Amino acid sequence: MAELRAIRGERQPLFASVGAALKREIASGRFAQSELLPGERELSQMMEVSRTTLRRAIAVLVEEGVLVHRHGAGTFVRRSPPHVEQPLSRLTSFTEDMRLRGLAASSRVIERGAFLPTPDESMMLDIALSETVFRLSRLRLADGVPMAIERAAVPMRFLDSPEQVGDSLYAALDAAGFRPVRAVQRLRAVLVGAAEAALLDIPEGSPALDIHRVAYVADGRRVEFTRSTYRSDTYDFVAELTLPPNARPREGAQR
Ligand code: 16G
Repeated sequence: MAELRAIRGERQPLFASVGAALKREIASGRFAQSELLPGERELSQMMEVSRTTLRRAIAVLVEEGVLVHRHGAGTFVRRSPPHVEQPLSRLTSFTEDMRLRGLAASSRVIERGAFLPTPDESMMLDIALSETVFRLSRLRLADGVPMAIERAAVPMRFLDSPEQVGDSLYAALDAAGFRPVRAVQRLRAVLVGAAEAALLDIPEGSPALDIHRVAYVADGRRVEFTRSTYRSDTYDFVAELTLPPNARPREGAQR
């Protein structure tokens, strides 16, 4: 464990050398397997420093955002989140988007089931307040890193049974013959509150993108209303802008 030992006799305080040694180890991928730091006692023995010194070093690294304490679970290395550029003109699903980028998509379900729609959902989906919707709220992760919170509502008539919805909502809609073919999306900048910040693993008050998507099936009926909160440090939505043909400079025009 020689490489984990802090270099004594440096001009900086010992806890700073311990912090620097830990950072070097993290950068070399030492804890990459689980991202979990060994326990305080084990680590202080490995580094041959007191637990008090170790605690001070860890506190600095937590403040710098290198490490993160997870209540009851331990101290983890904060993995730098994947950065994704998402074209605004393509109607794809989260699972497909991540797969295309070589990232593994996963979800943590927050709410799932059949409900009567909220007034907002009934209006956005253009359905009666008495028509049941399937609601699916999930934390979406890419390679285990939280990227977005998505709260989707789909009129039940587009799904044979809610149980058929597995990892991908669009795959289930596709299987039922109701894959969205068009969507209208509204993006807004917001600051995340405490609950969303905890789910997304970012500090409260961080900027995020609030996205509302209404998607349509081929015959024009509304199949999905989804409100999403995307971490703005991991997602760039990129739009291509073109001049309409009649406004383009005439072909062959010379300077
Ligand atoms: C995307 C959509 C979301 C849709 C989800 C389906 C945005 C902003 N949102 O994340 O509306 O419900 O894909 O993904 O792009 P899934 O098929 O992986 O469940």
